[in-house]
Amino acid sequence: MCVAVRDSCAPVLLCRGLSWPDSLDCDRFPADEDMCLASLSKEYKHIHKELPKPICQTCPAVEEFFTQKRVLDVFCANNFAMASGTALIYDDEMTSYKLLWDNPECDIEVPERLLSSYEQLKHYHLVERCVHVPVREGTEEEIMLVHSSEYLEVVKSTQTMNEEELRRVSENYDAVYFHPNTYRCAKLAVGATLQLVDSVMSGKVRNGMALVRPPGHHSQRNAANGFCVFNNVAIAAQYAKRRYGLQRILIVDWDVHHGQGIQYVFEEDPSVLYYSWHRYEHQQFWPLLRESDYDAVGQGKGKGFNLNVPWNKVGMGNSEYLAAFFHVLLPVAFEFVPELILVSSGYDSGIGDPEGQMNATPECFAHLTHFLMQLANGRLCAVLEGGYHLKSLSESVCMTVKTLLRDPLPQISGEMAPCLSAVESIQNVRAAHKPYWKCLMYEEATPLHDLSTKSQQMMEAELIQTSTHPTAEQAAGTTSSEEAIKTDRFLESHMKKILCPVPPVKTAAAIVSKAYAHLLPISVQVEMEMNAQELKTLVSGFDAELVKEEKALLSLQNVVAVLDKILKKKVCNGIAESSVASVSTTFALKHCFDFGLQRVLCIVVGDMDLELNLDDGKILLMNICQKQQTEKTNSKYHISLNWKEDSERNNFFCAVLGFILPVAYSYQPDLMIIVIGPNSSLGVNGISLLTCLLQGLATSGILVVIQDTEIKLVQSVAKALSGVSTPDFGAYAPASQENVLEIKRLRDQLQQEWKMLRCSVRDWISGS
Ligand code: Q6P
Ligand code: ZN
Repeated sequence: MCVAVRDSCAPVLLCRGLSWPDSLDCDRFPADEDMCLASLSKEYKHIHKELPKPICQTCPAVEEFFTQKRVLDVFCANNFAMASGTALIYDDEMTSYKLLWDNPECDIEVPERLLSSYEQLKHYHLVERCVHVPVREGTEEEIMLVHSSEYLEVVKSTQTMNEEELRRVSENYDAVYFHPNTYRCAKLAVGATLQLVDSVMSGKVRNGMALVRPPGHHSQRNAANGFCVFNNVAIAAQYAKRRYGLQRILIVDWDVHHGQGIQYVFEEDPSVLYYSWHRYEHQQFWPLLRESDYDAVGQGKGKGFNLNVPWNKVGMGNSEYLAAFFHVLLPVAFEFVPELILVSSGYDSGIGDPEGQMNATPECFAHLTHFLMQLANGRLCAVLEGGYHLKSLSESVCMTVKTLLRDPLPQISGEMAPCLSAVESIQNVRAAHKPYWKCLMYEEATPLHDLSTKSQQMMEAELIQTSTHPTAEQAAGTTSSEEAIKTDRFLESHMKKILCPVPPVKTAAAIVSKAYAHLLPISVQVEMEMNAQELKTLVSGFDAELVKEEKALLSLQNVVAVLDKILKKKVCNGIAESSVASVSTTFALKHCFDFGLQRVLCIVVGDMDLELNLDDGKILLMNICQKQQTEKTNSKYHISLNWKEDSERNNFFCAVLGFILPVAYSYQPDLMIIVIGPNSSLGVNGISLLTCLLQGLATSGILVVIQDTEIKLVQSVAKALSGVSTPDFGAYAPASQENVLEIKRLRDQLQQEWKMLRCSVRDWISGS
């Protein structure tokens, strides 16, 4: 098969001006091997997640050259012709309906939500960087993938109603208003969402966002609910299953309300994994449902495929949202292996929102988006749901789109320490889902019934019912419009602080064997020799002895050339090959501090001794190695993680998500250096995973130093850094008990210092 594929694909590639990458050569199967992907054994089944419509599909050469088009599709998407680009779908016709009467429950859902988001996208010049995709109406058949025909008729009938009649229909539902244009806009919202799905699934773009009104996640088979008329995202998931034969779709609902409508549609469906976090407050918050709690895990065959993270307090923010991603959503999602991600992208979970009362700042959504982009081969469709503070909403929309376009992420602000109530919720979801997911298999914690927020919550609820208890904002002496203005002002200066210029080049590479240069992604800038005198001057300040050694000097040259470009923001990140990685790394670190950096995260994979001063916290050194060290010397800034790799699959997910990322986010480095030394305990898959997931930090500033040239590794790291395609992380493997125990041990030792590690109340209490 391999040879057949090459023979068929190479001409197609050639007609696109690309040569067949030698790295893909493999002669395990001769040309006449009659084997198709459908018959592959289970461990190769993950390849099926890549069922794309690559660009080469539109190439006329395909039909002539090729019989196994399906195989070509898979190879194209995985290896060389990955879709690029970001779709943006918006039409101002969706601003053509509004609330016509007085109703304080609904008056926050205004047309300006779309207008101001789109204006802000224009302001940041993001609109012109996206692929514009037109909207269309969803058809009745499409709407009926989720809704009943009776309900469809009701909505249709509102087109010709007068205000009095509209009011009356609206009253049949909870928190809903109709306008004569509602039906038309609701059909456009469905159609816009499906246009986005088609653009992504056909390979026209890699990802995208649809700005729509009305939103969808509360609406149900027979009912409008919470400003929602048709369930855009649920319809999109059903549509993608039918039209593209998808078997696993992940829906991430980061709106602050529970999308109970989506939960109901997929409750018994194991092919759609629904994740929602929401303001819950022990069922005191709208929509006031028992089934929004963490123990609603799905039903029948769908058990384990519904993940609810209920927030029992307001004020959750960046660190709580990240903790929920690290300890709940991401481990499960990587195990699930989705083929497509739909985001119910509500921004009422952001700072300043009058409904949510949460604290997440706009860049938090960049980080959430970035993590999701590492799944499903990057196929992500974000669809607007809620968001009622116009400035917070529009800045957050912009951060999402900017991240989809693969700009470097701003550093995330705030202290990285999830609050007790959030950790309780996280512990509870993990415990509830332990039976269904291997990644939670060794979880010891059980659900907590005595939650820290409960008694206080109940008292408050009683007070509100029985008296004229002042609301929080009245008590604080501010009105909601004053609050909103405060957030406006905060965001005005906050965005100026966090937005940084984008370097003109994403990735630089300095490699020993220049012959390999053509095997790297085209966009990677290959560094040639640095001026010898310049280099000598740089190096002599470090160690005069070194300058005399030709080999060391050459090796340093690669590292310095790339590092210097990163520090001067000429490139985001880079790779350097170095035959003396430990000397180079020590030198690189010194160069960083001379340059004025405060914190450098240095991850050493393999055996390597670095002589560093680790007392002042300017370096956090993490060593991932195979050898069992007899005496462990873990301290805040010097951590060693013993890791045994699974020989065939990738078992590193749990270490990256459960340990490395939480520590790295707690530390908040200005730069990261990943050193791949001898006896690397990780294979290409593990290293790619690490490189991809860490890119949210240090505004993507990563230097990867590789000691032993292995072209596959260099290529894979180059892919990961440049983002030209999502590297394959290999098939998911759960970590062994031994590995899990290692992580537990480290977590116990370090969660006092690195608070993002906390995922159970026992951690929280022992660490506080
Ligand atoms: C919130 C209704 C009722 C209480 C008002 C994407 C949008 C949404 C809708 C929230 C409806 N509030 N004091 O749907 O989830 O944001
Ligand atoms: Zn909402």
